[in-house]
Amino acid sequence: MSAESGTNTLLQDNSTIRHDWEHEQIHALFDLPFNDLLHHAQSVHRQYFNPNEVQLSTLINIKSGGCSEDCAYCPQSARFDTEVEAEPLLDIAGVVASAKQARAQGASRFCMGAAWRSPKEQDFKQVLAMIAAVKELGLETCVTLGMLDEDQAFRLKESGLDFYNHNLDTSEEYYGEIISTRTYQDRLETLSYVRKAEINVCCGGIIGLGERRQDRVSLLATLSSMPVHPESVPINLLVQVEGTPLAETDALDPFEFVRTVAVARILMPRSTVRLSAGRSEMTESLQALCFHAGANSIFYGEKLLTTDNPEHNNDLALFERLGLRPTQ
Ligand code: SAM
Ligand code: DTB
Ligand code: SF4
Repeated sequence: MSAESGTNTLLQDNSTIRHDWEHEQIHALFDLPFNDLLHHAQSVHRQYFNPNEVQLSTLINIKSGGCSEDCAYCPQSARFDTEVEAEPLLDIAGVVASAKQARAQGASRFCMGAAWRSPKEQDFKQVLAMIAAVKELGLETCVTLGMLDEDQAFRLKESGLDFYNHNLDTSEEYYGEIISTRTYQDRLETLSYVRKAEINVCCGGIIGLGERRQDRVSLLATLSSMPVHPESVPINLLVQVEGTPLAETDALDPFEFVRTVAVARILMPRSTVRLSAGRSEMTESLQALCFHAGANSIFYGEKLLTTDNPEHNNDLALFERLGLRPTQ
């Protein structure tokens, strides 16, 4: 797979990190008694991170809806009848205003998402300008624009981009049940270009798509076998949106979600593991368990892309109760 051709070490010291976790070993971690698994994950977490710090990333949808792809979870696909309307790419002034607000509320990273299969040249140039403008504000920058070619990855790097988000979403085995308009290999290729351009990789998945435990094992095996682990690993809980094919999916046992976070932490000790979509549907106690399992980043701000996220004041109140503080 081409993702394995990346050689730079960027933020990680490969000598102390494993890249050869086998499926059986990952299964064995999932199978541990819950307390043993959380103890293990929290112990690993403490070796690499301050356990009381959580990184805050604010998300904005710079291009909403009307997407050509058929990702079964996504309210922005033009193929599904959801409440999301197709809108044009935002202008730079609007994006900068949102970024300033995010900075004032305490976010350290600003993530811009676009509902595209891949960026077209004219839009791409505008996104490059957005990245430069947000970077000027002293924020870390992240974008997620769909598939890239190698040249686009290098141009993003030149514009000052810090992170590129591109998720594998699920296991290679289950992937075909969820998306037909692009392949797993396409995703790995985009990730390899991002790595080659020395942009930090943000790559994770969605839990609760109706996949089996073996798919969660396989997703984490793929992520942890990359020659350099993604610097950021978002673990999303499916947000079930009316009109999408996955709207009525059986709810996942919440403890299985916590287990997934814990195993991700153990396999990728230096990576930031983000408790991503789905927090509005979680209790605060469940979120606290995820932090204990090694999650150390959240999306922060009232909205994700099209769905709700907790109010920022509620998050700050939760942090206060848990003795957590934002990573500077
Ligand atoms: N269109 C680009 C792409 O797919 O690469 C970028 C935006 S896309 C919305 C980014 C990611 O959001 C998806 O890969 C998926 O992991 C996540 N996502 C989208 N809808 C979701 C949902 N309903 N619940 C959880 N995660 C979701
Ligand atoms: C990621 O892993 N999760 C974010 C971000 N990367 C782009 C997106 C979550 C979207 C949730 C559904 C929505 O709000 O439309
Ligand atoms: Fe389009 Fe991205 Fe949604 Fe898939 S996840 S339908 S590519 S916006």
